[in-house]
Amino acid sequence: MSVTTQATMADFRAVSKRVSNWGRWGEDDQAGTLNFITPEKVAASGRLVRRGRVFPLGVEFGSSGPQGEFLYRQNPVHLMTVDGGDAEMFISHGLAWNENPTAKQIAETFAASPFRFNDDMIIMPLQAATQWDALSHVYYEEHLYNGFPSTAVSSQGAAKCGICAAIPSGIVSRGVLLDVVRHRGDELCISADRQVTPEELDEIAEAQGVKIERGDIICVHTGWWSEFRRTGNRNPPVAGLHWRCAEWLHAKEAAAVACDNVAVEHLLTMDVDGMFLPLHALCLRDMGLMLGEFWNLADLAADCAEDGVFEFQLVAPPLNVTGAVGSPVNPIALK
Ligand code: UVW
Repeated sequence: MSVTTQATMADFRAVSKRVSNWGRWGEDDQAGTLNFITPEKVAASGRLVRRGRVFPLGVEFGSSGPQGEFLYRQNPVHLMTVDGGDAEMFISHGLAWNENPTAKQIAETFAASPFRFNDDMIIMPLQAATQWDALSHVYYEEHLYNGFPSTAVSSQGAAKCGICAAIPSGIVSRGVLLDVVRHRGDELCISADRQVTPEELDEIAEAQGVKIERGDIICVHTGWWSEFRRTGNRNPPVAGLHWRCAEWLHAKEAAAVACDNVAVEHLLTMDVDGMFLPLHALCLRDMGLMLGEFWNLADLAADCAEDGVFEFQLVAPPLNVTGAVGSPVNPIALK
């Protein structure tokens, strides 16, 4: 099937069947393809750290983030809950207006000592910026990964396939960068009509001289994040993986895939009649493969192009948020 072929639900179902990992690691499994990351794999990833170079791949979590008009998501709101003003206020004005005993204690502490502190809080959708999608993030036809019923996710959170299922792995493995931007040799890889196909992923890996191995975390540099930062446009055209890349990821036995764009896949293109975000559906629900979004891969990509080494240790643990269907992350690539 070529990229230009409009697919049907029958095509989608055929792929879904081929890539399904349901039952592969037992009927209770909630970790999916993270099972490919063995202790040997983790140890081998450590041996890839040779130059001591560290690349933080998380974007800034702030008001200038990538969330625009999308109904459900906003940029993080960061608030100070204590700062120097509080100490001055307590000392200067006392507690006439506040009978709270803890406040009295705090006032006395400030008055008795030069010690001061600042605290803050953040209010944000877990999907606001650099993130992992947990396996419970997406489902169709009433089932999550491994056949768990979609009713396992309620207003109380995900009882199955939540982000907590990814915690034991730590998400530490060999990372491999595939640089679509440099491979195409232009900045136009962000153009909406140029999806990244499985064939192109193979071409890039071959051109870069890197072999994908079982348990790798594949990082695909599309240029989206740099374009967003350059133009400030929160909705630049989206270069993303074509939905057929699900079969490629399955064949490579990848542990996870992460991109610098909004949704890993090519957003809003209905390549499969009747299925929105087909790559999400295949990866998260059928394969049990987590997706990383809004990863800033620009500096890592530049370094890989310079030294010709496209493999590294990747350390990307999610937050252990009870029942969450995703998590912010500050992934670190080490070379
Ligand atoms: C959806 O928009 C449903 O998912 P994501 O945030 O993974 O792109």
